[in-house]
Amino acid sequence: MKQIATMTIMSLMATTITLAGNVNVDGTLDAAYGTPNSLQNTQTGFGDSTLGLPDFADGSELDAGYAIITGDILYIFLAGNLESSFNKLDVFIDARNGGQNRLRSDNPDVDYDGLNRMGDDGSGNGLTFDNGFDADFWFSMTCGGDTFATYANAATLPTKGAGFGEFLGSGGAGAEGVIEASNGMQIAINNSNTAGVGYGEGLGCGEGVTTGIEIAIPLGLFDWDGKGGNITTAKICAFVNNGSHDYVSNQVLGGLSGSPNLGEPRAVNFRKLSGLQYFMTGDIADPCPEVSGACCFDTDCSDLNEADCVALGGEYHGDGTFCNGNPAPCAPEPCAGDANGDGEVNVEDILEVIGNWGCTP
Ligand SMILES: [Ca+2]
Ligand SMILES: [Ca+2]
Ligand SMILES: [Ca+2]
Ligand SMILES: [Ca+2]
Repeated sequence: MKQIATMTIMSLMATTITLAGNVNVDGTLDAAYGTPNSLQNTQTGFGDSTLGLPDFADGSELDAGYAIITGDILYIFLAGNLESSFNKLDVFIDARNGGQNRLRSDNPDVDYDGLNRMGDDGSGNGLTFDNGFDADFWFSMTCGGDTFATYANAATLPTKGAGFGEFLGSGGAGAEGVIEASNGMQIAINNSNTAGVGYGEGLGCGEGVTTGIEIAIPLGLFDWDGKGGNITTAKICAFVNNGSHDYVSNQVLGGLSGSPNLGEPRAVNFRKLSGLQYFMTGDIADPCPEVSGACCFDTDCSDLNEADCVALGGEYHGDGTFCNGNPAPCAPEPCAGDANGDGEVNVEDILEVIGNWGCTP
């Protein structure tokens, strides 16, 4: 009897494990991921995607991050979009002992040496992660073309550099377009999200997005020297970069709390930016920040939430707008015919036009 009960419990456990581990690498969020480990808190400086297509997207954003380890595989789901203009998704993973807290200059030459474009140029700079994040593995994905295609690369990041890197292959969108790499990795994208954060550099909220980029990495890839140990957790730092890996956006997970794009990757030091610019398996994401917008009192402006703005008698310009936006949200409407831009239409404008009469560029 005891034996039967034990067997029943074991078979129940097996059923539970099978259900919990049911991840389909297709670019759509699975229940097995649970709740997000990280939620985006910053509007995107790389364009808000509006197309709603599984393949082409006209903006890049990382709305939320999920990571789970099941069946000796690390699954990562990054909700959002990757603009199909060959923007790059860069993902760094800290899953084992050792690794690089600051990217070296002698990592593998992959993706047109894009990995080393972020590393030390010999002057002692190089992309620097938060304390406690020593990257062991890099993954990158891009997409675009007249006929939509995806491309992916990966490299190991041993403490002393000179790891192994390779092109993983090419694919398309959704379940049919999964990149099945010879090293066992799988990479999928579904670009159809039109929700999540909007365009800008104020606070935003990446909640509720269920499509994006999905990656499966066999844990064995982190153990190139047989000294990786038993891997049960992983930390992930993910961000969107431009086509040459040389201009980092403000779409970083964990988020930047309303920052503009970061620019030169060699100068980026996540230790100096507030909060943690990585997330970990098992983390519970911080809730979205209270979203604010530009609130105009005639031509004066304050960044407030909508309720406070209305209560104070201001005019709210929408979530994610901000007072230092361009054009300035509270500036008076320009007058048509104000040729010299001094805010009045008078004889000075006529003289300006006459003075430039006949000009053709
Ligand atoms: Ca999926
Ligand atoms: Ca490490
Ligand atoms: Ca969006
Ligand atoms: Ca930080």
